[in-house]
Amino acid sequence: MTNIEYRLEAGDALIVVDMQNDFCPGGLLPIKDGHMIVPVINQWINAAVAKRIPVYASRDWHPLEHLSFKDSGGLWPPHCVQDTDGARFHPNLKLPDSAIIITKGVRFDQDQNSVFDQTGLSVKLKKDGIKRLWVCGLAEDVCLLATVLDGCREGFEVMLISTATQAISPESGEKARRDMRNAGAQIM
Ligand code: VGL
Ligand code: ZN
Repeated sequence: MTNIEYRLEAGDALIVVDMQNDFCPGGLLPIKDGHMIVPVINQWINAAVAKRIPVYASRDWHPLEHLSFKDSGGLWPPHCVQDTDGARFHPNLKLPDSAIIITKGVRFDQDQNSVFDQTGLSVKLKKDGIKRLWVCGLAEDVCLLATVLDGCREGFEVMLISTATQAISPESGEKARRDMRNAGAQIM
């Protein structure tokens, strides 16, 4: 077994947050070195598959003129528009066929940063006996942060794979880690 496999146990799930082209260099909302975490995430995916740990991958999947875009009064440049190249998963991300895709950010009336926000994910995980979440992906200070906080709130043990995430800014990344730790998440 690899080191990672030793850490994974029955009752765990791997959650890969928004590992999409637009959040990587060359994309519309690029995070510095965002693509650098892909090989690390692939190692976790391989270990999860080997141990039959379920893999969930979320994608930000906005309609045109989504309210989170600046021109529509939101915070962000347009990004992850449905069915564009920027919205696709990073080409080097090796998701298994068994991966479960969670689509979010599709609502016209609000943004969904957390993968738990009105997706029903918490119900599904609990039904499947999942107790602990290993979370990685982008962006550490936005969607990953919201996901980790919701995971803690929902009563899961939450492990942040800190070598497999990247913040939009170092300062807010630091604050995000503080908030996640205070919420009870473990930063690995
Ligand atoms: C995200 C900004 C806007 C993310 C999504 O996935 O972290 N950030 N939409
Ligand atoms: Zn978004």
